[in-house]
Amino acid sequence: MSDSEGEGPQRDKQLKIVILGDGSSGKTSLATRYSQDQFGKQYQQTVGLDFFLKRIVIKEDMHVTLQVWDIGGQTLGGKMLENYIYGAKGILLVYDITNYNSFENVEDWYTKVKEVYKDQEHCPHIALIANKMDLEHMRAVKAEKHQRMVDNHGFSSHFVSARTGDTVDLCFLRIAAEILGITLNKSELERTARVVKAEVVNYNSDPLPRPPSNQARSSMCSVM
Ligand code: G3D
Ligand code: MG
Repeated sequence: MSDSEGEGPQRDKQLKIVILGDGSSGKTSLATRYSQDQFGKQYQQTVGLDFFLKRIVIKEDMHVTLQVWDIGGQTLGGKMLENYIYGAKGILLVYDITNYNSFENVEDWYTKVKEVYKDQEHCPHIALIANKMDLEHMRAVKAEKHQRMVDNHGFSSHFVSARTGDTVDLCFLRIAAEILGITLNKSELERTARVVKAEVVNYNSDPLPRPPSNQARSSMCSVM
Protein backbone atom coordinates (compact mmCIF):
# COMPACT_ATOMS: atom_id res chain seq x y z
CA MET A 1 0.00 0.00 0.00
CA SER A 2 2.21 2.80 -1.15
CA ASP A 3 -0.51 5.29 -1.89
CA SER A 4 -2.16 6.74 1.17
CA GLU A 5 -5.20 7.51 -0.90
CA GLY A 6 -5.34 4.03 -2.40
CA GLU A 7 -8.46 1.95 -2.31
CA GLY A 8 -8.95 -0.27 0.70
CA PRO A 9 -10.60 -3.69 0.59
CA GLN A 10 -14.02 -1.99 0.72
CA ARG A 11 -12.87 0.61 -1.81
CA ASP A 12 -12.95 3.37 0.76
CA LYS A 13 -10.85 6.43 0.49
CA GLN A 14 -7.84 5.90 2.72
CA LEU A 15 -6.21 8.75 4.63
CA LYS A 16 -2.76 8.53 6.14
CA ILE A 17 -2.64 10.18 9.56
CA VAL A 18 0.67 10.51 11.44
CA ILE A 19 1.04 11.07 15.18
CA LEU A 20 4.09 13.15 16.09
CA GLY A 21 5.37 14.58 19.36
CA ASP A 22 7.90 14.17 22.12
CA GLY A 23 8.50 10.84 23.81
CA SER A 24 5.98 10.23 26.62
CA SER A 25 3.48 12.75 25.28
CA GLY A 26 1.12 9.82 24.78
CA LYS A 27 1.30 9.01 21.06
CA THR A 28 1.21 5.24 21.48
CA SER A 29 -1.49 5.53 24.15
CA LEU A 30 -3.58 7.65 21.81
CA ALA A 31 -3.10 5.19 18.94
CA THR A 32 -3.90 2.25 21.22
CA ARG A 33 -6.96 3.97 22.62
CA TYR A 34 -8.25 4.79 19.17
CA SER A 35 -7.46 1.44 17.54
CA GLN A 36 -8.54 -0.88 20.34
CA ASP A 37 -10.35 1.32 22.83
CA GLN A 38 -7.78 0.24 25.39
CA PHE A 39 -5.22 2.05 27.50
CA GLY A 40 -1.91 0.86 28.92
CA LYS A 41 -1.99 -2.90 28.76
CA GLN A 42 -1.55 -3.16 25.03
CA TYR A 43 1.36 -0.75 24.98
CA GLN A 44 4.12 -3.33 24.74
CA GLN A 45 2.28 -5.13 21.97
CA THR A 46 2.23 -2.06 19.80
CA VAL A 47 5.99 -1.67 19.81
CA GLY A 48 7.28 -2.59 16.36
CA LEU A 49 3.97 -1.94 14.64
CA ASP A 50 3.82 1.18 12.58
CA PHE A 51 0.22 1.71 11.68
CA PHE A 52 -3.30 0.41 11.92
CA LEU A 53 -6.35 0.88 9.76
CA LYS A 54 -9.63 2.04 11.15
CA ARG A 55 -12.77 2.40 9.11
CA ILE A 56 -15.15 5.07 10.30
CA VAL A 57 -18.42 6.56 9.23
CA ILE A 58 -18.10 10.29 8.73
CA LYS A 59 -21.68 10.86 7.72
CA GLU A 60 -24.41 8.56 6.55
CA ASP A 61 -23.15 6.50 3.60
CA MET A 62 -19.79 8.17 3.83
CA HIS A 63 -17.03 5.86 5.01
CA VAL A 64 -13.34 6.50 5.19
CA THR A 65 -10.45 4.32 6.27
CA LEU A 66 -7.87 6.01 8.44
CA GLN A 67 -4.34 4.71 8.23
CA VAL A 68 -2.98 5.85 11.59
CA TRP A 69 0.79 5.86 12.08
CA ASP A 70 2.60 5.92 15.40
CA ILE A 71 6.22 7.00 14.93
CA GLY A 72 7.36 4.69 17.73
CA GLY A 73 10.73 5.73 19.12
CA GLN A 74 11.57 8.07 16.27
CA THR A 75 12.95 11.37 17.52
CA LEU A 76 13.28 14.67 15.67
CA GLY A 77 16.69 13.60 14.43
CA GLY A 78 15.48 10.11 13.48
CA LYS A 79 16.56 8.84 10.07
CA MET A 80 13.20 7.33 9.19
CA LEU A 81 11.07 10.23 10.36
CA GLU A 82 10.74 11.82 6.94
CA ASN A 83 9.42 8.56 5.54
CA TYR A 84 6.79 8.37 8.24
CA ILE A 85 5.63 11.93 7.62
CA TYR A 86 5.66 11.68 3.84
CA GLY A 87 2.26 11.23 2.21
CA ALA A 88 0.28 12.14 5.31
CA LYS A 89 -3.03 13.88 4.83
CA GLY A 90 -3.25 14.67 8.53
CA ILE A 91 -0.59 15.26 11.17
CA LEU A 92 -1.32 15.16 14.88
CA LEU A 93 1.15 17.20 16.92
CA VAL A 94 0.74 15.78 20.42
CA TYR A 95 1.93 17.27 23.67
CA ASP A 96 1.43 16.43 27.32
CA ILE A 97 -0.39 19.24 29.16
CA THR A 98 1.65 18.51 32.31
CA ASN A 99 4.98 18.88 30.47
CA TYR A 100 5.73 22.35 29.17
CA ASN A 101 8.76 21.17 27.22
CA SER A 102 6.64 18.83 25.17
CA PHE A 103 4.48 21.83 24.21
CA GLU A 104 7.46 24.01 23.28
CA ASN A 105 8.90 21.21 21.19
CA VAL A 106 5.73 21.10 19.09
CA GLU A 107 7.29 24.00 17.15
CA ASP A 108 10.26 21.78 16.25
CA TRP A 109 8.00 18.94 15.18
CA TYR A 110 6.10 21.40 13.03
CA THR A 111 9.33 22.68 11.49
CA LYS A 112 10.15 19.09 10.54
CA VAL A 113 6.77 18.69 8.87
CA LYS A 114 7.28 21.91 6.91
CA GLU A 115 10.66 20.64 5.73
CA VAL A 116 9.09 17.48 4.35
CA TYR A 117 6.27 19.35 2.63
CA LYS A 118 8.11 22.44 1.43
CA ASP A 119 8.10 21.38 -2.21
CA GLN A 120 4.77 19.62 -2.18
CA GLU A 121 1.62 20.87 -3.75
CA HIS A 122 -0.67 19.65 -0.99
CA CYS A 123 -0.02 20.27 2.67
CA PRO A 124 -1.45 18.02 5.34
CA HIS A 125 -4.09 19.11 7.80
CA ILE A 126 -2.30 19.80 11.09
CA ALA A 127 -3.94 19.29 14.47
CA LEU A 128 -2.61 20.37 17.85
CA ILE A 129 -3.46 17.71 20.42
CA ALA A 130 -3.33 18.53 24.13
CA ASN A 131 -3.18 15.08 25.76
CA LYS A 132 -3.58 13.93 29.39
CA MET A 133 -6.56 16.16 30.07
CA ASP A 134 -7.42 13.82 32.96
CA LEU A 135 -4.41 15.45 34.69
CA GLU A 136 -5.79 18.96 34.36
CA HIS A 137 -4.95 19.66 38.01
CA MET A 138 -1.25 19.24 37.05
CA ARG A 139 -1.52 21.36 33.96
CA ALA A 140 1.67 23.20 32.93
CA VAL A 141 0.41 24.58 29.61
CA LYS A 142 -2.32 27.19 29.84
CA ALA A 143 -5.21 26.92 27.42
CA GLU A 144 -4.37 30.44 26.17
CA LYS A 145 -0.89 29.29 25.12
CA HIS A 146 -2.44 26.38 23.27
CA GLN A 147 -4.89 28.72 21.56
CA ARG A 148 -2.13 31.14 20.58
CA MET A 149 -0.23 28.36 18.83
CA VAL A 150 -3.42 27.23 17.09
CA ASP A 151 -4.10 30.79 15.88
CA ASN A 152 -0.50 31.46 14.85
CA HIS A 153 -0.22 28.38 12.66
CA GLY A 154 -3.80 27.68 11.65
CA PHE A 155 -3.87 24.29 13.38
CA SER A 156 -7.08 22.60 14.41
CA SER A 157 -7.41 22.33 18.18
CA HIS A 158 -8.12 19.26 20.31
CA PHE A 159 -8.06 18.40 24.02
CA VAL A 160 -8.07 14.67 24.78
CA SER A 161 -7.21 12.03 27.33
CA ALA A 162 -5.83 8.76 26.00
CA ARG A 163 -6.24 7.39 29.53
CA THR A 164 -9.98 7.98 29.84
CA GLY A 165 -10.63 8.00 26.09
CA ASP A 166 -12.28 11.38 26.45
CA THR A 167 -12.94 12.95 23.01
CA VAL A 168 -10.39 10.70 21.28
CA ASP A 169 -12.88 9.36 18.71
CA LEU A 170 -14.26 12.85 18.18
CA CYS A 171 -10.77 14.22 17.59
CA PHE A 172 -10.06 11.74 14.76
CA LEU A 173 -13.54 12.20 13.31
CA ARG A 174 -13.13 15.99 13.19
CA ILE A 175 -9.70 15.69 11.60
CA ALA A 176 -10.92 13.25 8.96
CA ALA A 177 -13.92 15.46 8.16
CA GLU A 178 -11.73 18.54 7.86
CA ILE A 179 -9.30 16.75 5.53
CA LEU A 180 -12.20 15.72 3.33
CA GLY A 181 -13.73 19.20 3.49
CA ILE A 182 -16.91 17.89 5.09
CA THR A 183 -18.78 20.06 7.56
CA LEU A 184 -20.36 18.13 10.39
CA ASN A 185 -23.24 19.58 12.36
CA LYS A 186 -23.42 19.45 16.13
CA SER A 187 -25.37 16.22 16.38
CA GLU A 188 -23.09 14.54 13.86
CA LEU A 189 -20.09 15.61 15.91
CA GLU A 190 -21.67 14.48 19.14
CA ARG A 191 -22.42 11.00 17.95
CA THR A 192 -19.38 8.80 18.29
CA ALA A 193 -17.81 7.67 15.05
CA ARG A 194 -19.12 4.19 14.42
CA VAL A 195 -16.38 1.62 13.92
CA VAL A 196 -16.96 -0.83 11.14
CA LYS A 197 -13.53 -2.36 11.07
CA ALA A 198 -10.22 -1.91 12.87
CA GLU A 199 -7.14 -3.82 11.99
CA VAL A 200 -3.47 -3.56 12.88
CA VAL A 201 -0.99 -3.95 10.06
CA ASN A 202 2.55 -5.14 10.60
CA TYR A 203 5.26 -2.83 9.38
CA ASN A 204 7.44 -5.62 7.99
CA SER A 205 4.87 -6.62 5.44
CA ASP A 206 4.35 -3.09 4.25
CA PRO A 207 7.45 -0.95 3.76
CA LEU A 208 7.30 2.77 4.32
CA PRO A 209 6.56 4.93 1.31
CA ARG A 210 9.60 6.98 0.39
CA PRO A 211 9.65 10.63 -0.48
CA PRO A 212 10.70 11.23 -4.07
CA SER A 213 14.45 11.80 -4.25
CA ASN A 214 13.97 14.72 -6.57
CA GLN A 215 11.58 17.01 -4.77
CA ALA A 216 11.49 19.71 -7.42
CA ARG A 217 7.85 20.57 -7.94
CA SER A 218 6.30 23.59 -9.46
CA SER A 219 4.23 24.87 -6.58
CA MET A 220 5.39 25.48 -3.06
CA CYS A 221 3.69 24.32 0.07
CA SER A 222 2.13 27.22 1.89
CA VAL A 223 2.12 25.80 5.40
CA MET A 224 2.00 28.84 7.68
P1 G3D B 1 4.69 8.09 23.62
O1 G3D B 1 4.21 6.99 22.74
O2 G3D B 1 4.38 9.46 23.09
O3 G3D B 1 6.13 7.98 24.02
P2 G3D B 1 3.13 6.77 25.65
O4 G3D B 1 3.85 8.02 25.01
O5 G3D B 1 1.85 6.49 24.98
O6 G3D B 1 4.08 5.66 25.81
O7 G3D B 1 2.76 7.35 27.09
C1 G3D B 1 3.76 7.82 27.98
C2 G3D B 1 3.24 7.76 29.39
O8 G3D B 1 2.13 8.65 29.54
C3 G3D B 1 2.71 6.38 29.82
O9 G3D B 1 2.93 6.25 31.22
C4 G3D B 1 1.22 6.49 29.59
O10 G3D B 1 0.48 5.62 30.41
C5 G3D B 1 0.98 7.94 29.98
N1 G3D B 1 -0.18 8.53 29.33
C6 G3D B 1 -0.44 8.57 28.00
N2 G3D B 1 -1.58 9.21 27.75
C7 G3D B 1 -2.07 9.59 28.96
C8 G3D B 1 -3.24 10.30 29.40
O11 G3D B 1 -4.10 10.72 28.60
N3 G3D B 1 -3.37 10.51 30.73
C9 G3D B 1 -2.46 10.06 31.64
N4 G3D B 1 -2.69 10.31 32.93
N5 G3D B 1 -1.36 9.37 31.28
C10 G3D B 1 -1.17 9.15 29.96
P3 G3D B 1 4.02 5.28 31.83
O12 G3D B 1 3.89 5.50 33.29
O13 G3D B 1 3.64 3.92 31.37
O14 G3D B 1 5.33 5.76 31.27
MG1 MG C 1 5.34 5.49 21.78
